[in-house]
This record gives sequence, structure tokens and C-alpha cells, in this order.
Amino acid sequence: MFGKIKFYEKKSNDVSIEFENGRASVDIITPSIINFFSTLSTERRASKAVENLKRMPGKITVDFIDGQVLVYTEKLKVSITDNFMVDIFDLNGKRICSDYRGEDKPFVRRGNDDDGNIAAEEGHQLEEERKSQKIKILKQLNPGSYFYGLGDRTGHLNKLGYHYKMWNTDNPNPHVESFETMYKSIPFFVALEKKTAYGIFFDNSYETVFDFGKENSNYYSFSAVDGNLDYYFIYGPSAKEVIFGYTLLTGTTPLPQLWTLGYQQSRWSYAPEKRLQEIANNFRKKDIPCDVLYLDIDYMDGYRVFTWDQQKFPNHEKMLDRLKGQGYKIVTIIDPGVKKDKGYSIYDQGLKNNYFATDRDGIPYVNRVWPGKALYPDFSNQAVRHWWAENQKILVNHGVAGVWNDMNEPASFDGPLPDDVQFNNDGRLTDHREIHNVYGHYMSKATYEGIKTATNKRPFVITRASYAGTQKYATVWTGDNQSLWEHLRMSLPMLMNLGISGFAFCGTDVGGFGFDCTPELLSRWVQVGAFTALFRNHSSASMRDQEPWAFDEKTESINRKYIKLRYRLLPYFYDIMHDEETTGLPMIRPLLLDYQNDENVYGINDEFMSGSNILVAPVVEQGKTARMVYLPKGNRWI
Ligand code: NBV
Repeated sequence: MFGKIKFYEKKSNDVSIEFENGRASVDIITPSIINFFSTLSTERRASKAVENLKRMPGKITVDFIDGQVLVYTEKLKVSITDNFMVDIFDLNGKRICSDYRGEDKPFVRRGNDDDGNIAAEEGHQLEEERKSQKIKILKQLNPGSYFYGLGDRTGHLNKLGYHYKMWNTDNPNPHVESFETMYKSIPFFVALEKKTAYGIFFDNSYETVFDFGKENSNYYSFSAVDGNLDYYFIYGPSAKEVIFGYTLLTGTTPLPQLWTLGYQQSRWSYAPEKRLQEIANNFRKKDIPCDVLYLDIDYMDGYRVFTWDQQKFPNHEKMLDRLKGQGYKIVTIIDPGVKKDKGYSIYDQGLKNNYFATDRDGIPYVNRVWPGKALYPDFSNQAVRHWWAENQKILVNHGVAGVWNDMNEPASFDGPLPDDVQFNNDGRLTDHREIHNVYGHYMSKATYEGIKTATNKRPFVITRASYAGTQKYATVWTGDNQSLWEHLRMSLPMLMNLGISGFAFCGTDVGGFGFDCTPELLSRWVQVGAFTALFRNHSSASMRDQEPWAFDEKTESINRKYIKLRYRLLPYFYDIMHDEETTGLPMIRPLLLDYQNDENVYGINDEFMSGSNILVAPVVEQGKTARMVYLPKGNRWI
């Protein structure tokens, strides 16, 4: 508890407040964006998400009346009282967001007998909170509130009633609504109440928890196991303005090269070369447009990153050249795990220069991934990022057009990385607890910068794990979904929430990754994919073929039709991505972004806007050929 306010001091845009038991600051970034900060674990330090922050605070006045520090910006009135309690109002005095004054009182989980949960014996496990929370902020929850964002979470569009954890996780089970973690950690959400929106970005890379009225319907909360109290309040009043504000802090996605918006075909794995060539020829022969083909892990020599399997791809440079001639771009996968293998240059270089994460004694930490025993490059070290950036040349100098970063949660086959694995953290040593959620973020940053320097072109990087701000460097996909109708349905709110969370360039594995696709499911999925930013068909090893022609004539012609429609709309999509560079507005949007005055759209899961001019209401149920469509008022719909 902070205790009573002792005094305050205003230094340009920063109001620092001394409490009985600590110090806090209220930093005015813009008239609508305010940072609340208190050092709880370490000194103030550079955020991993916010880079080159440009402050435009406008006129600020500060007062002390009736025990409250009152900060006025050109848009907001902020009141800070004892115990660092915060209330935020608009300039008409309307309350927008308030700290909760009641008790932190989660509901009680009762077991089925006096000793607790004997159902656990049959495997009914309850997910326990991993660690006790060191920082917890409770905000008042009012009836009629809606919540969005948090990246790639499963479940519905509106996050009211959900409880999620931010801890990047590769869970191979089919994604379901009860998953608390996913591959990405985007600790940002938009709240909507009485047609007014604001956002909160809790910039803390440790494990964080977000609860939207599940544990107690009087408050919502966000908490962290460690790190600092460091969050931004971002005022709307429109959700579009909140996204603008959030991407002002964490960055927007740079306009990608046009080809990246084309149709992409992937598979674990197109190998050997003959198979890849067959796929390439088939698209052309069958008159189905396709710009990008992917090489999954089997192109590498024993899963050693930045190598080629000489048997399967004996002359990869020549092959890449030939495919280029056919109009293809090739994207290759890269995992972070570096094979422990003396004589393998990437391993030798990493070891010699201390580029790998270590245990407490400074010995490189070893776990197991595809190549067997492997080490983890410490991407939180600038020197390692530089090395990894340089390594991109091995791929792009020989004709690879983009790089796909996988397994960067980071995944590990022999149990999770222990909490005390050591990372450099750009010179301020820390452990795995702080770096885990930003591991994929830093890997993508290094990849992006490497490709940019090597090619002088707009890099195409695709990543599975991310933190807030990764959108500056990479496109994302929602990981290992399955060929299930439920996963097609759920992909819509997942992508809409990713869009709200700053990820304008995102998509799912069209057709589904695991399990065997069906002709009808692929047809319905391609109809959705044609309107999502990343339009990539991908499937797992041992699953049945899933290319547009893999089933029958009818499915092939539906695929062709929608892929061709995609190409007709490319100028429209390219414009959206161009505007997005300044507005942060994603291609896939929930209807509430464009129709915030219409409360009927706040919970629509099965329709989305693709840009602001196309409403997509796909059929997402087997056997259906018609559906209801809600058309918001205020437009002439064609
Ligand atoms: O590299 C193989 C796969 C890849 O195809 C998929 O897209 C990733 O999400 N990868 C996961 C590792 C193996 C998953 C079982």
C-alpha cells in the first residue's frame, strides 16, 4: 500500500508524487495518454515495447485540492488520492475509469470434499495461478462494459467474464475457449462502456494476469508476478482513437511489400525439391494465383538453422532462381534453438561469443527441440541480435524472400526453461521470468533488421510468439489450429482481437494445421482467408493434402474463385495497409470499430469488416448455405 500523499512535484510533463510508503509518477504522454508508474522491482528502464516515444503533452495544469492531486490535460482530468488511487474524467466531468475501492476478493473455488478436489484424480485439473501476484490493479467494473484485445486469445470477441494469463505458450492440444495462455502476450485491452472507449496497456513482460469480472463482478483487474507498476491509460472516446494511441506507443506495422498480401501456400513440409517444384507448377497449370511458397523445417540439414539439406535440396540457389522466374517468393522457417554440435558454425560462433542464455553459473543452458540438444540465443542482448541479423544474409543473399520465426515462445521439449535461466537484457542482467514473453519479440526484431540491412527492402517476417510492439517487425499467425469447424469460427474473434491489439497483419492457417481438412471446410476457410491480411494455407506433417486442388473439381474452383477475388481486391487491401501505417487500424476489424454508436454490434463474433468498406459474414457451419447477417445502420449496403 502506498499510504497517504506527502507531496507532489511537477517537472515538465511528469508529476511525481511522494507517498508515505513509496513514490509514483504520472507522466502525460499526450493529452489522451497517461502513464502511471511506480518502481517496485527495478529502477525505471527502457520498455521492450515502446521505442522512440514522442511526447506531445500539450498544456498541463496541476492542483492539490481536498487531498487529491488533480492533473488536467487538454482532454482529461486525473485525480490521484492516497494509496495511489486513480480516477479519470473527461473535461465535462464524466467519469471514465476509476480504481476500485472495495476488497480484492476472488470467488472461492470449492472442491468436492473437505480435502479439496478429488475430481483431480480422474484428470480434472484446475489451472492454478502459477505464482502469487506482486502487483495487482483493480478497476471498477460497471454493468454494460465490454472488453477487447489481449492478442490471440481463444474464446469470444468480448472478453467480459474471462480470465487470461500472459505467458507465451506452445500447447499442442486443440485450442479451446478455456485456454488461459496462447503463443503471444499482448497486455493491452480496450474497454467500452456507454459508447465510450478507453484502453489500458500494462507494459510488464513478466507473467501477467487479466481478469474481466470473472473473479468478482464488481471489478476487473490486471496483475503481475514481478516488475514495475507501469501502465498507460489511453482515452478514446472512439475505439479507433484508442488503437491510434496504442500504436503511437508501440508502433504500427510498416506497409508490407505487395506480394505478401497475395495468396501463400505452405505445408510441413514441401521437400524434397521435386515436391516443391510440383506444387509450384500445379498453381500455374491450374490457373490459381499464388505468390509465396514456404519451406518448413525439413529443408535444413538435421534441423540446424541457417543450413540446407544437400540431399533434399542439392542446389538450392539454382532452385530459388528458377522459382523466382516462375513468379514465386520463397519463405523459409527458422527456429531459435541452435543444435549443440561442435563444428557447426552457428553453434561454434554462439558459444565462442557467449551468445546463448546460461544457467546461474554462466554455463550455456541446454534443452531439446527439433535438432535434439539445443541452446537458446539470448536475443535480449543487442550483440546477439546483431549476430542473428547478420545470419539472415545466409538466407536472403541466396534468394530467400522472407523468414518465418517459429517455436520462439520459446518452446522446449524437455520441460519449460527454469525461471533462473540468465539473460543479458541489454546489459541489465535478468532471468527467464522477465524475458520469456519478449523472446519472440526480440528474435523478430533481429530478423527484421537483418533482412532490412541485407536487402534494403521492406522485410517480410512471420512470427508465432510476440509481445506488445512486435507488429513493427513481423506478421503473425495464430499457431497450430486444427481443421475443425469450431476453429474456423473461433478464428474470427481471435483475428479481430489481434487487430485491436495492434496486429494489423495477421491470419490463421487456412484449412487448419492439425487434423484432416474436408472439402467443405477448406472452401469455407478460403472464403474467410481471402479477406484476412495474411492469406496462407498451411497444414501439418501426416495430415491429408490441403492444397486448393487436393479434393475435387468443385472445391478447386471455389478456391480459384476466392483466390482470384483476393487478387482483384489487392489494391484495396494495399491501401488499407498503407493507411494503417499512420492510423494503426487493422485490416480485420470488429464491427464496433466502424459502428461504435450501434450497441448491437458490440458482441458480434461471426462478422467482421475487412477495411472499412467490406463487411464479411462468412458461413462457418457445416452444411449451411445461408445465414443471418446484421447490417449496421448508417450505410447504404450493396
Ligand atoms: O515446423 C513445424 C511446425 C510448423 O509447421 C507449424 O506451423 C508451427 O506452428 N512447428 C509449429 C513445429 C511443430 C509443431 C507440432
